[in-house]
Amino acid sequence: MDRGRDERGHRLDFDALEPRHMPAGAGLWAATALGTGDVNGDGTVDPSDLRAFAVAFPSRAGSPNFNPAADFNRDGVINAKDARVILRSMAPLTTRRPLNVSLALAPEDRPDFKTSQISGGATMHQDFTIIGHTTPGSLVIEDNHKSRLSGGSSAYKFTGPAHAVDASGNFSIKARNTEGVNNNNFLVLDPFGGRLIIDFPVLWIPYASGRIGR
Ligand SMILES: [Ca+2]
Ligand SMILES: [Ca+2]
Repeated sequence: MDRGRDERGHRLDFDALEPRHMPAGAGLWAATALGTGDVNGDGTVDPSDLRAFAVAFPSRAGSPNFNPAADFNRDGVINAKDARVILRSMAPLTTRRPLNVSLALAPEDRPDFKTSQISGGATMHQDFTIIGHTTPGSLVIEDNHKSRLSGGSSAYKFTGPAHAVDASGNFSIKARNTEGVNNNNFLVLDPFGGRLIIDFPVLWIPYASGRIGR
């Protein structure tokens, strides 16, 4: 299908579908006209669709988590192109705001003693959880965990998994330590077209992990 036309061949003005240009309630019309964004097929594009989309991201036709309803441009892969479509189709849950992201270790993964300075956090656990807060309705995409700080942000490949930010702005991500300092990089896409790359390095204290026996 021509990306600039709908299924009946009507021309679609993508710029006119940007949320900032739409009157209240137009989100539903935009989603219907595009035939996109409504992953669960209930006629609206809302946080439940974003959650279903995150489950299917990333995937390709044939993989277990592939969901054809989330492959909006029907190219057989669910990737950042589809992410942009659902973020554009879903009516924003808040007024327009700057994209800010805060990240922290889950309380149960923080050590009970003071640790050396690191911009992220320090934990004794190999498997741990990062909790975050940002604009409700955003999508948080993990990098491929092969990035290195020395490569700069251009070396990051944000191939997922992805996480839907809930209506309160909260999200949580399970991660695993594999070395002393572990870089955890995230690409955050908000409903207003904003994007931000954020790094959360975690220092792993493995000797303590073994002693505690988690
Ligand atoms: Ca829906
Ligand atoms: Ca696709």
